[in-house]
Amino acid sequence: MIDCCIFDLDGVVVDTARYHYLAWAALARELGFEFTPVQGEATKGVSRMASLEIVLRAGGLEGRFSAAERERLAAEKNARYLRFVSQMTPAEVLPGVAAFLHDVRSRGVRTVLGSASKNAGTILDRCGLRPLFDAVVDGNEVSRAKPDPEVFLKGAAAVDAAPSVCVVFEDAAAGIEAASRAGMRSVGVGGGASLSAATMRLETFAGFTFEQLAMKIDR
Ligand code: B16
Ligand code: MG
Repeated sequence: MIDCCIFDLDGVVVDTARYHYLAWAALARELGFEFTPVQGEATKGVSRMASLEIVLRAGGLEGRFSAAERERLAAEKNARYLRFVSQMTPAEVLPGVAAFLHDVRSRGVRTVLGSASKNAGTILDRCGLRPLFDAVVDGNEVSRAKPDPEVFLKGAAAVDAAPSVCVVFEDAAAGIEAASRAGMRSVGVGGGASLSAATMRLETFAGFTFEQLAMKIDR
């Protein structure tokens, strides 16, 4: 039985990874080095401060900044990132996602957002998606990052669903592990090679229905 679908945000519902990357790369340039797209991959699904550590390590600057300076650098990156986010429109919702959310909800199944991002609410509002979620749990409410299951367990609790009836949609390996540690089934979204632990894989939501999900996952 599936009673609740929990969605990661970046890489599943919208593709904000390129904005994160552009903002980190600009910060790196200010600090005097290039942060490449390949290096940027490692920041996906990772919290803001942990991402900063990845960027600083790429420039050989780990351990160079005090906690207060790191906070300032992260704030600078976030201000730049929010400039991109403030331009987002519903056209940036990934193909098929809105239709799938409507389909899920029409079956009486709850929809929850479970994201590491502290900007998740702003992004949902920009993209007109807020009304399609029964609950939103984001980086403001979670203290332990994926692969810790906290974000998904809080999401399930917010709609009073047992983990065994939840399915998590994730594009990052850490998120798939978090789902499994929460006792939930998972769908690995996109072409990432590191999602083999997911209960099933899904290239795109375009044309995907709740009935197909139930058939594949509830056998
Ligand atoms: P923020 P997700 C994650 O979102 C992003 O994948 C990751 O790149 C980012 O560092 C993290 O959110 C924190 O984002 O700086 O906006 O709080 O994939 O968990 O939806
Ligand atoms: Mg993600």
